[in-house]
Amino acid sequence: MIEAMPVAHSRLSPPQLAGLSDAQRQRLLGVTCIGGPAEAWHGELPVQNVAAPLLGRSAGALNEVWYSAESCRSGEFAGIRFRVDDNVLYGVLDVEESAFRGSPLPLQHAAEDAYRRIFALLDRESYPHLWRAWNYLADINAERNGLERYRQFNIGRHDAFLASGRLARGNVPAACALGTLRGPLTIAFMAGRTAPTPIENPRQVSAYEYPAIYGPRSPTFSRAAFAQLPGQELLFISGTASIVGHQTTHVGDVAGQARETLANIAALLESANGKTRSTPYALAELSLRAYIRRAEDYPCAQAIIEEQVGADASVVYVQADICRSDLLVEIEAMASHTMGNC
Ligand code: 3EB
Repeated sequence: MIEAMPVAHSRLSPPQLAGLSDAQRQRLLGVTCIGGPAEAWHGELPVQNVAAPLLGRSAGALNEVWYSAESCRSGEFAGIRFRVDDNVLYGVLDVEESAFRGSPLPLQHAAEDAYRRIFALLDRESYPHLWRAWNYLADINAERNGLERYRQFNIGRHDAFLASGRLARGNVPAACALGTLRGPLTIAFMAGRTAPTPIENPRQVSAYEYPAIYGPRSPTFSRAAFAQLPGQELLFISGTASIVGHQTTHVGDVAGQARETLANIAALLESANGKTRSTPYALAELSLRAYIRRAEDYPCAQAIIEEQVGADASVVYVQADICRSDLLVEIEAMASHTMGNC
């Protein structure tokens, strides 16, 4: 973990995480645990538990950690655990829907409450720009009180952006929203002092402009975003699926969906390379997370992804529900480049 960049991301097994030195732990911004819960020693670290199985590994859990070149400060505000350095704030918030039991649409209100609290924290700590959010909720495709839970989530998120004085279109954060097996609504997020640069996909309608057939409020995310830190540019590619225009393509065909998804990521890279302040980004350098709805589709999806990104690329496969019931695959990605003259 010797890194010159202001922030870095890495994937650690539970023993690797447990084996970090005190000096290394001081530099951790936060952890996402996939395939198994976090261990006790995390103390005041923001920890997101994603209740979703890993695919293609013999066993065990994976820890995705963000760390800083500096020691970080911890805080807690409105139920959000966070860590900050001079450039970024990383936080995790879990909201139990049972707290909103009296409402007809508890998840909608949980999502609105969560995002209002996140924005209050960002304003208070003066890291006003939300760069990236990772959203997970149980039963994402289930209908409750006449509305799919993902659509309820979208209403609450959208309303919180507006209620917090923020735009719900245009320069909105990169994001993903996936369905887990159980657990609360859990949101991990990274924010900074500089506005992100949004990137859209010419092959797709912007998500914040989806027509109303996908729900009463459109999803509030950009297809990808750059974030600038001193000497560093981060590229966040949002959850990307087999959608062309605004329509799902290759319904029922996991191979077709995997290929279309990768074509969308390639198109996003091309858009990003037109805007980068660093050198061009390539598919093979991305750190990817691939969500597969049905475990039995893993071998097929994995073969297609590996063929496109190369056998050496870093890909983690997770079994999770995708936010449209006809989507079988979703892939998100990240990369980091140095940037001169800051
Ligand atoms: C899509 O393109 C697929 O609601 O935050 C991808 C990334 C998707 C983020 C979100 C949803 C979200 O519409 C779904």
